Amino acid sequence: MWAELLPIGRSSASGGYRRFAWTGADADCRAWFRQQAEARGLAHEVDRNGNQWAWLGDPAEGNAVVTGSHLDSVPDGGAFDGPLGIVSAFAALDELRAGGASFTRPVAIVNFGDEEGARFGLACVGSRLTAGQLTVEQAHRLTDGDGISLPQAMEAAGHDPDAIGPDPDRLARIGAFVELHVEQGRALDLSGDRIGVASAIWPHGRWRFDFRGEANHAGTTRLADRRDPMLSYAETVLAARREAELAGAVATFGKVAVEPNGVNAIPSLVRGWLDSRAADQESLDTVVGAVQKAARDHAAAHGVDLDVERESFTPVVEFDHALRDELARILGSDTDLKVPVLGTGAGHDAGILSGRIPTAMLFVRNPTGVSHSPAESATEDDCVAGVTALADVLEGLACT
Ligand code: HGY
Ligand code: MN
Ligand code: MN
Repeated sequence: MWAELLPIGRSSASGGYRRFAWTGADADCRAWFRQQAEARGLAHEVDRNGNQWAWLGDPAEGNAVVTGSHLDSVPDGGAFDGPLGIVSAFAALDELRAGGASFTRPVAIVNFGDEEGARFGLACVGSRLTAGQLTVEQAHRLTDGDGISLPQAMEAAGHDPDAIGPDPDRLARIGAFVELHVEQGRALDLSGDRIGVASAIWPHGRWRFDFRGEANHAGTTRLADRRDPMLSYAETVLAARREAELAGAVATFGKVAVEPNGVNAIPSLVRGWLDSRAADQESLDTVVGAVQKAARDHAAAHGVDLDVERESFTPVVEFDHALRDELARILGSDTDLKVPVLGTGAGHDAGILSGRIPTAMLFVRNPTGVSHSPAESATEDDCVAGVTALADVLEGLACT
């Protein structure tokens, strides 16, 4: 499975992945998923929101056990964030079927569309639409950096954008969703465990800061006459770091757009996106409030106009306790596995769906903790341990 997936959407320059929603690389990932499903005799289905499903058993029976993750990536992402959950799901199902498992509940593997939000700016679009956390109108207003709207991109990829929207009937047929994911930190490496179970996801969001000044000549405009938005932007980036440190949170300006983007022109616009996350809502509010205040103050000092817009927000997620405990119990019965229970600052489709159905997550050790980078890694032994753990979980939940 990896050998077929690895070349898809890989940049030869960086070695990272560029698998953005509704692009050619995304279509190739989707074709791979479909082929994996069909090769196993699983019923393949694309839902109204563009999520892909591979079913064993009849979904209409209800109380299904679903596993899976996503195949899209951030710009120059790693190989494991997302795909590990899907490859492991197919492998775990293969293990169970090869061992003659007898399933008492329908089982599905899912590939959620546009989890990273790399193209249209909003993460988890497929699961948000399904759960009713994103309205059709909001989704139709999303555009990418080239001005292509989400409906246009969907249509170009052969998907009907007018069919999208909440899918409560689908959710009603699911009894549990378990997402396996590479860990995006070093907790398991430090504790010496291969596998962990998720406890909670930090509240997190994305804010767009538009600093508008005045374009002018870089060589002839006196410093005193400038309204340079780059200065207030730079000071805001430093403020974000300071405020995050004070609150024990994280804050990142990882994307910036400059107009007119000329070496010898003072910018007219600097648009930066803040990603901030904290263990609790109060800390997050404190950080984002303080960064906005710093941005306002610095903009005023430089004669620059400022607009801030919250583009997305996901409140704290506490995973279903009963399902989490069930996972820990199933995995604890294997004497080789201890299962630490970990919180995470990363967002996931399992978090989005947690308000509607019982969800849980398994993490696989990442020896460096690096993620959202081509350097993301996991050892083969740990990945195999992940498959074994997921197979045990599926067996415990869905087999006699
Ligand atoms: O950005 C995130 O937390 C996630 O990996 N989508
Ligand atoms: Mn990610
Ligand atoms: Mn992910």
